[in-house]
Amino acid sequence: MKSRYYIIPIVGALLYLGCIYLSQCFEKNSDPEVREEVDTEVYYETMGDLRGADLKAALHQRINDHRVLTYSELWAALRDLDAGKSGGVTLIYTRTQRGADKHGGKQGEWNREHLWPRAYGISRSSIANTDLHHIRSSDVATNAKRGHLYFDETQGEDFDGQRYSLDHDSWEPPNEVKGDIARALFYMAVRYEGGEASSSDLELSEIANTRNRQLGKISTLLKWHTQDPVSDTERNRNDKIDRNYQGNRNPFIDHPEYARRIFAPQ
Ligand SMILES: [Ca+2]
Ligand SMILES: [Ca+2]
Repeated sequence: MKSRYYIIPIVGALLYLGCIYLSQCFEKNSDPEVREEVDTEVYYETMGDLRGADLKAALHQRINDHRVLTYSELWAALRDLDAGKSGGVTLIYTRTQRGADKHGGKQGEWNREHLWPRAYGISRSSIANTDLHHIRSSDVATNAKRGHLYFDETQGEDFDGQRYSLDHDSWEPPNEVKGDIARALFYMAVRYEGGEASSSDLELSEIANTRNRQLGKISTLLKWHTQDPVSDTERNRNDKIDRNYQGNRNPFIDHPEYARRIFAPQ
């Protein structure tokens, strides 16, 4: 009977040591951190009531100079950021799941979609070419179908059983990601102002124009931004990009009100 009194503290001590060991294992397995979690109040405190070009310039200063990934690093990052159910990734336009290992360039695989198409001012050596804020996992065939169509409402109401639709010059994504896409493009227009060696100035416009690096359509994107407000999934993705990969944030996810202050007619 007496020996039990000795056993209890010994078992307790072993359990305690076991917990410490396990917590260290989990820590080792988690994503490497680029930086600590930021206090977003501090991150945006200099913005105050700024509007228009002043707000755009202040935000640019805040979000530029991010850690740039290599093109091949995107695969692992997307597996993490776009992780779906049972080990797959969620594809941006079809909203279906695909096995995380099935990435590549063949039919039935998934690849890296540039929401801001390369044709609108992003060369392969540009730092915008690997910016995770606008790179999404996509079905290979659907990515090719989108090509570099700009974003707008298409002529038909009926998506013909698909989650997206297109017409001769534009592409309409599924309702649940319309806002996500708008906010990614707002970020791109502010992040890239042409002042760095490896990037061009990217802008949004009512009339899309590849030569001027102006993607559209701004009034539709503002409408989608309101129709499909920021979700927790989007907030988590933004936090992860900031903390684990790039060390910069999409301000339009943290402060949706900035979009109209910059992009709506003043
Ligand atoms: Ca959404
Ligand atoms: Ca710009």
